[in-house]
Amino acid sequence: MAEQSATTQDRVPPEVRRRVDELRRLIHRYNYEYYVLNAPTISDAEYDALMLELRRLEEQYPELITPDSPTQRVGAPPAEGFATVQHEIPMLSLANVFSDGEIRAWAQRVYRLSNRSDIEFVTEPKVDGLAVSIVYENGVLVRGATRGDGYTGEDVTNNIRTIRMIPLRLYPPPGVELPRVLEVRGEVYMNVQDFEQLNRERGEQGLSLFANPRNAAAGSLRQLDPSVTASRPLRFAAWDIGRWEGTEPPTTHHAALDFLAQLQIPVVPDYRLCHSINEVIAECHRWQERRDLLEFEADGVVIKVNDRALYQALGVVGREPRGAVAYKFPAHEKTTIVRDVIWSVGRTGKLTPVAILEPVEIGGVIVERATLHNEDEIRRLGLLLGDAVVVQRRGDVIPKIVATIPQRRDGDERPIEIPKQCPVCGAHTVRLEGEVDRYCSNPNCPARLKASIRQFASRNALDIEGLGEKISDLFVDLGLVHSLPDLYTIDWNRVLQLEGFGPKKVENLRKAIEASKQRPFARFLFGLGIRHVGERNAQLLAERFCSIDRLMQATIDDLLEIPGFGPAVAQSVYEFFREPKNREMIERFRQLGVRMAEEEAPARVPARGPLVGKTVVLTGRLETLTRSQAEELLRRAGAHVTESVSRKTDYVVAGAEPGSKYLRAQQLGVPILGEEDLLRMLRDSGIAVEAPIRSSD
Ligand code: JCF
Repeated sequence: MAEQSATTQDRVPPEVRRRVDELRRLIHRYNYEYYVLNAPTISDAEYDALMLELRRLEEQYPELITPDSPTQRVGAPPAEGFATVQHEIPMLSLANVFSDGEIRAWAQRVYRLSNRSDIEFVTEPKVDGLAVSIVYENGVLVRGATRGDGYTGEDVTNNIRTIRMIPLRLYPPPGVELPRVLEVRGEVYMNVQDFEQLNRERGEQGLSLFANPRNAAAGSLRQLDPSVTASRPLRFAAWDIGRWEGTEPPTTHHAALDFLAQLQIPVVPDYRLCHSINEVIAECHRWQERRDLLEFEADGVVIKVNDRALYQALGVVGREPRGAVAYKFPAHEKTTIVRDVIWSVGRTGKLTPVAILEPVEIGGVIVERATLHNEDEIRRLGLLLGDAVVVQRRGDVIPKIVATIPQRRDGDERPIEIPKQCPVCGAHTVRLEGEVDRYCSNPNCPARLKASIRQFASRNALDIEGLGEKISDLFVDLGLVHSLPDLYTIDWNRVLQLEGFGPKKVENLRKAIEASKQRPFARFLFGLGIRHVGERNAQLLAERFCSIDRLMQATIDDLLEIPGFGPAVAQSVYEFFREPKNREMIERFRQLGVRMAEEEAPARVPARGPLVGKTVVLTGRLETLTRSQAEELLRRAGAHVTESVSRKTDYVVAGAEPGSKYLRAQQLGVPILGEEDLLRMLRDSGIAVEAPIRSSD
């Protein structure tokens, strides 16, 4: 204990001193559970009560206030500017590699330079945020700084202190010795959901939007007023140690990360020790597949040599250590130019602005168009024709424009006009009060029918091969088709007279359309284009009601019984089948022999069994099942399969070499099942799992 002056000793009763210490430890623990583990064990009200008690005691005995008290996170006044900070050990950046071949080439160099072949590596997701350094002296946070150019950064201590995940004081568990100086390096970032929420709020307030979570995190951390930073949902993930004084530092990178985790400092998730470069590459692929499931943006995988002495010895090229490399995922975003904006008219008559772009390659696909959603979005982006923009394309999602870059304007940009007339039929357009969308006022606008046919004939709906956009649009324009059922009564003799329609092509098309009558019920439902009924909901409807007749009789309450169906979906389905025009259409489909029922009873989720309603997380490699097989069987047994472990998780199924989910399950006391347990529970749910087929026996 530090010596206290005589007056302090007199004034503060020892039990108050003890209680203050206890409150700070408790608050530290609940912070950790809430912000890092995402699994609070007390209510907000109980937490607030502890904070209030601490505040009261500190008001009564101000001499007890120390900068590391949880009451002192926010409160520093706005700064004039940031002081500069020298990084004693430079904060290096990472060289990038983009393929398996480049990973191997990098490893080859490491093998050659070290004259060793038994090298261990550590992989971790590369969090897309901004790098910072946080220094603890005797367990107390004394400085936070940005990376800057790697040698000199900015002192953002008062902003770093507002990030609740970052402990202001370290409480080492028994048996763990704190170094006198500990520098933690890591990434300040924002979760995608939090970023989207922040942008929504900013949009509502008429403020400019952040282009991506990374910019939002950087903008939030570099605020002169710490109370602004405190209001932003910033997070932190440590990925390295820097300065370390007073004790022996860990000898491996993996141990360093373990050490930080023991101190309850948030560390990059799922860092993993790999014993071979093949394992490293497998990890990179695994992360790339999971990338869109993560709560944060990851732009790659960091690969490091585990042995810190070897890492050091390998040295630095320019500003990049030889002992580490970043395997970069294909970019989600690129910049390009908006050449034009056209307005497409959908099934509902809704006008959607679509940006025509200077073609740009994103993730292996050439992107030439991006949705702009609606006119408010154009306004929010401040978009002009000719602007440079940031385009984002992730997975199979339609590309979108996430930001304009006004700095690149040259004065030739022109405003985008909002159409007063429908670009397809010329009828006037309307935008109802309180709605963001504009509609064509003509219920018979041919654009609507064309869009409906596109949906109906599309791959995942009735999959009519050969009936592409060009041909279906032509059929509508020629009056061959006035409604969806008309597809089945096309006058093929007329088609044969059209240019470019030879007998063979016409016969194939006719057959393809005829064959579409027999598609599964769920695909038919998806093809109808009912609002809110995507593939998944169509599947759920087909499973629940089995036939169009039963579905058409369903009440809103019946629909709401389907797990995952909210009022908007239920209402939409219900109303679709109340509309006389739609009922007429269904009758015509029936007369034409279109299948509108499940052929056999669908695989039903059992009402009983050990897995019904359970939330299950899978980790590690299973012997008998692939990951997706296991997920499918669990779902059939009535379980929900989720990605991350929380207090709501009922079971974690751990296969070989489980990841950090295993640790988290242990921390939270979630029951952990082995593969045998899983197979037994599946059998008890009436799901037989056959013995694996092995090619060797
Ligand atoms: O997650 C990151 N963004 C990240 C950046 C992780 C690391 O392990 C890093 C890094 C930048 C430099 N390591 C270095 C040396």
